[in-house]
Amino acid sequence: MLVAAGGLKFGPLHAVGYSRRVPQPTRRTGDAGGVTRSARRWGVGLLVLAPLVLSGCSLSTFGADPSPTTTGRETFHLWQGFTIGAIVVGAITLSLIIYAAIHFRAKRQHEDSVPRQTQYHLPMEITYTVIPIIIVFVLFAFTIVVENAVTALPSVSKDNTIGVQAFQWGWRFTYPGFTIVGETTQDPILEMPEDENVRIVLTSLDVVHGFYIRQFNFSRYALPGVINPFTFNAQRTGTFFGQCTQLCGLYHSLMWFRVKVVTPADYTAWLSMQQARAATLSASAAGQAVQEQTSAGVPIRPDYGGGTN
Ligand SMILES: [Cu+2]
Repeated sequence: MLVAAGGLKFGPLHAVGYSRRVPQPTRRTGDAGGVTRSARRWGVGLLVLAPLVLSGCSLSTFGADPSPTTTGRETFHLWQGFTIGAIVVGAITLSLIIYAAIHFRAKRQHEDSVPRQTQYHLPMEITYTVIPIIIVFVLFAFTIVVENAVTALPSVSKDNTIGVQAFQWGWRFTYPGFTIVGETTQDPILEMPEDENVRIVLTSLDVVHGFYIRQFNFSRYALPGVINPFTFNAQRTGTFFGQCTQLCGLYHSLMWFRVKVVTPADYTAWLSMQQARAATLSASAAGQAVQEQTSAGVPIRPDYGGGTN
């Protein structure tokens, strides 16, 4: 076998593998028939299984969330496509491994013989180089399209622009005219209208935090000194869970928040109510403090006794 591999040395690549083979006409004929029959069996098996697998997959979320937001849904479909692609590639690869392991296993009557050695099979090498490259390019192209959609910044109204500031250990949501602050004793609520573009302008007031909403299939760093803007367009009302995903200190695990998607009418009413309330409270410094502490309808911040990390 090593002698055959010694073709490394130099002859025409495609000829080497065959040049050292001992002619075995009878056996080869038998093998060729076996290959054809087996290949046909595998082919039929794959053809039968593929539609079943694919139809099953098209219904599956593969553990991701279909997402209420338009971009989250695109990410979700990307995830589905990638997973189905991985299953198909995995199934083909596994089938070939199993086929080779069974069909070319050592047979008792030829225990000492070396199987036919095939090397430098140029067409095959080109095939298994080109196919993965095509796969990578296809995945890359779909990823670029979805990423562009996720990072797009369409124009939004002033009322739909919300500042989000992460800090140790909570979230501050800044709306036109008022602010909502939540900390570790409660989950602040990020309210937004349904079926409208909403701009989130994300940053951090201290260390690196992570702004993550699982059901939106969305995550972004909240970085001190950096502003990360992005857009959501939620297609249904509801309340969704969010949390910090960067270990940012002692109470990182309590940095939760909620996203509440309401109808545009409800959002406008809520916004007006909060703005009126803020205007009243901001008449005094004490009122400002009360506003910040209670605007999320939650208890006042406990004293953690200092410490920054
Ligand atoms: Cu954090």
